[in-house]
Amino acid sequence: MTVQELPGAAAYRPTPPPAWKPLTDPAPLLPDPEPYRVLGTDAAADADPDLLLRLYAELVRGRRYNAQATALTKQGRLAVYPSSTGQEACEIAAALVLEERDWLFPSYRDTLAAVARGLDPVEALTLLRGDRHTGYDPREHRIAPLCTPLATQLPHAVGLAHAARLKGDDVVALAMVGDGGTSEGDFHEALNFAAVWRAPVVFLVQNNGFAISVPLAKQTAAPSLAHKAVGYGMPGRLVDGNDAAAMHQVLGEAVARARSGGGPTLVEAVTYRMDAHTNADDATRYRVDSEVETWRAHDPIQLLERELTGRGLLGDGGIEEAREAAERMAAALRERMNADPVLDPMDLFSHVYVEQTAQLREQAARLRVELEAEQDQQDQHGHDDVEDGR
Ligand SMILES: Cc1ncc(C[n+]2csc(CCOP(=O)(O)OP(=O)(O)O)c2C)c(N)n1
Ligand SMILES: [Mg+2]
Repeated sequence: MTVQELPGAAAYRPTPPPAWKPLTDPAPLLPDPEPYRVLGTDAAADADPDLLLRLYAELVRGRRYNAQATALTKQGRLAVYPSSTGQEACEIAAALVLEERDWLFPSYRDTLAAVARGLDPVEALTLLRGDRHTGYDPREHRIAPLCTPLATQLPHAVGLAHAARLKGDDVVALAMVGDGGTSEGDFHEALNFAAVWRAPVVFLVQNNGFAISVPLAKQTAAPSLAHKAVGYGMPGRLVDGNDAAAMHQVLGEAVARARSGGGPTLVEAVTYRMDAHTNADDATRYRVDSEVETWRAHDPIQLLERELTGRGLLGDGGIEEAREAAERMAAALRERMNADPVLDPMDLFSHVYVEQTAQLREQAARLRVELEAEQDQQDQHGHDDVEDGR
């Protein structure tokens, strides 16, 4: 090293800042260079056949659910539906790795994860139907509301997990977010707090290539989204998000790590949104068909089906059985969604605050008066007159 001689001063000898050392060794936190895969590799031999068959049935059911919900938007039965077609392996694995006592924090795209966790398929759509509030009791199912503001579910998950740890409860929180959501301040704050507190949280980023029309390359300059974990001091794992067995294994390991006090993990699932952002979006305006076709050849159901049939674990009968079960679910969903729900307008004021504010009480009283007046008019003139405004 060159030593700079300053005239009239002692020689300046550069040394490192005193007592500096890395807080954490970054090497073990780094993600694999390529997304981890199981299906079609040697690792598949270790996968539990019963688990693979369960994943298969759920994937087929999930795809049918997405198709049915999308059809319901066209029939005016559902206001909006963000389909997770192509992402079913992420959705199903996220649900299956959790114990009943754990918590799931989904985004608006994660209806399938909620349903695979046991939520009633119709209740899961209540919010997207525009009916009221969340539509289900988050505490009963340990599923936070499907979250529309990007990434706000992440600090919630960290808070819940940290509180559970302080209380000595054996609870893990798994929070789901999209690639676009990783640009939000809440993502940063959640990951930072989680790592500092060693909170029992798993962050699952579904990198489906787009934030509405914005491709990942315009979203981040990071080597991968999984690399972001290193900056917070937690491990980042990169997984093939269309490989249900790999997703189940990696998420399962992250949950086990969190449960045993090892702290949080960031999992990036590399996948693709096969449908448009929602039924209200036209994806042909910002992406080419050939890209979609490339991903169709890496379809999560086909990947698993190939593995299962290749190993003699699934035949035509089993495939048909899974399809028929999915059809039965779709038929029941259609039938129930076609029935108009009975709504009480006063319900607008429930579940907003534990103690209602004076302003809300006043608004509720005004609405009650209006509803009573409407009812009186109906009683006097008959239902149709009021409906027609006569
Ligand atoms: C805080 C906030 N900003 C903007 C939006 C509008 N918005 C809704 S979805 C979306 C794209 C999100 O993309 P991504 O996180 O990749 O999730 P994906 O839809 O692909 O599952 C945006 C910008 C929002 N819902 N919340
Ligand atoms: Mg996305």
